Amino acid sequence: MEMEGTKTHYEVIVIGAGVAGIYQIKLLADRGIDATVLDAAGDLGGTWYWNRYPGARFDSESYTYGYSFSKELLNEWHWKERFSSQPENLRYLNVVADKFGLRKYMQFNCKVEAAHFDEAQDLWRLKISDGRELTARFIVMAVGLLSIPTLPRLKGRDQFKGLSFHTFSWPHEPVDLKGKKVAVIGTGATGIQVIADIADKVAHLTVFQRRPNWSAPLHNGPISDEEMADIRRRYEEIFTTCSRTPGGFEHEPDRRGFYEVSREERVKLWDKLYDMPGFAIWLRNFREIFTDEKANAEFSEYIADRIRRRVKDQKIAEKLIPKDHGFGVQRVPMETNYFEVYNRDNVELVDITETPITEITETGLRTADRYFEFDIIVYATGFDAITGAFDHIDIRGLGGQKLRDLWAEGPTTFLGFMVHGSPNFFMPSGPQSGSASTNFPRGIETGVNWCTKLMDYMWAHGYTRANATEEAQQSWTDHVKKMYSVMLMRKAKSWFTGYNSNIEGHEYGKTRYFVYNGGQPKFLSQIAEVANNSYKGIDFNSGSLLAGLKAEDAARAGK
Ligand code: NA7
Repeated sequence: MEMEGTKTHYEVIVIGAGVAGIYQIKLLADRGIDATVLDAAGDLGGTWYWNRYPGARFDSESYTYGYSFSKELLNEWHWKERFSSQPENLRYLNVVADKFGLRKYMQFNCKVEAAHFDEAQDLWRLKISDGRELTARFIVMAVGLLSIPTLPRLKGRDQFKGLSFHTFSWPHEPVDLKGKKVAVIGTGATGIQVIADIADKVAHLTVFQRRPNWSAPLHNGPISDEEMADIRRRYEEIFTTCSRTPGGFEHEPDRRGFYEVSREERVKLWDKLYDMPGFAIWLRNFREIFTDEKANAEFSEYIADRIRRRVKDQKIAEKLIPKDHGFGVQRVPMETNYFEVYNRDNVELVDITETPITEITETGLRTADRYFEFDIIVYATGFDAITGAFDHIDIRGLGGQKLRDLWAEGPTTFLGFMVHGSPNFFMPSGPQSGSASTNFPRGIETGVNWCTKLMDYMWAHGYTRANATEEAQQSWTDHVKKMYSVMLMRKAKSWFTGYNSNIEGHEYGKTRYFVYNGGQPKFLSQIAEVANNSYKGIDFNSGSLLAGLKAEDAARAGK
């Protein structure tokens, strides 16, 4: 028997020990497959291991975010808050891993630097940061959709002598905020959470805003024992609803036509949604909000008015109202008393479109017209989203095809799960899959189930190679692109479209077709159709045994 640590070959290597990786290894362990999980982090949890900034929590209802695969787990776990926070979410993932004995399959502090496909043997050769070389028949890329943080390209960024970090890398040890002068740069979903949480804990907070985001109240609250018991009784129904709705939530769009009802009816709905928890305001709205400029503008004005009512200084209120995009075309951050923060004496909003940051210094930062001193600078500046984690690994498929080059202008995939030319390479929550546009764990479970069933199919048939065909990939990518054409979101300066001002080549205007806009039900039916038709669109080989002959040809030849 090989000793732990000296073992070099696995049937499956899962890269990433977050929500997807944990579920993937559970399914492989259940099947008795020789598999391991590798993660660059010091422990499991992915997103919830890293993002430890104050205020980090779900915008998904907790009980729609948790895993659905185990009745026992569903019966045991008590979500304490409607929108659970990072420490509790990390505890949950640890409880899951321990309950199912998954930790023993995981290896930490090992970053995968390269993965090259060995065509002669139909396996992947991986280089790990600790110097090891591992091989695997299959690799599952559970690398996260938002796992590569990006920092602004600012002069002097390394000069700062105080504490500074990206929200993703918020220190594990407590950060003493009391009496501190703090800067937050960025006002996306993360910035909005952290700003609202720390405003009353610091001496002074300066928010550097480039563009405001449309945001609405989260309405978090505790979940009592009785309510949790009721949720437990309804779990099956809850998950069925999630699979039926476009976004994988309990929220279903209002099916009435925007123009079919009166203005009073519309406002009545919006008043109700504004008081409802979570993404209701976005996802229980009229469908035209997503596709029709005029409808979107009317609703955006409604939200603008809500903001004006909550901010005392109307000049500041106007700065907090987006003018360059409508509500919901970018990811809507949910907030708790965010707008009220700007009514505080210790909070200042700096509009850096008017006065850009020119440099970071040893003691603070300079804008075009002022100098600011800080103890702490927090970068809430977003991620190299969706394809970033792939680009950071030197991935080479058939004929040495580099994934990074193939995706230089944007991803192209089959179902978001596979890439032509990279056989046995599975992305359960890949770009252009259903995961990227839904309540992540719902999409992740779908993706992991699908990829695992494909591996089952290959094991059952003795196939050693699965490669999506070029035609299947082209047609999926065209389908994904086509769906963008009706969405207002196609113009968004957001990670949905691959925009990131801090990465060369990701400037505005170079749309990347990252997410599947057809909704969960359509995605589920399309991937089921592929699976039910003997994985139409995928070529299988029994390569290492049959020297590259297609398995069906081999079968026909009676081998
Ligand atoms: P986002 O949504 O990409 O937001 C990043 C924010 O940082 C956004 O306000 C940006 O302004 C701002 N930003 C980025 N670069 C700069 C520079 N160089 N200077 C000033 N401001 C900058 O990331 P989040 O982490 O908030 O959210 C990501 C997802 O995590 C979120 O959707 C959830 O699903 C979880 P911009 O809008 O580009 O002008």
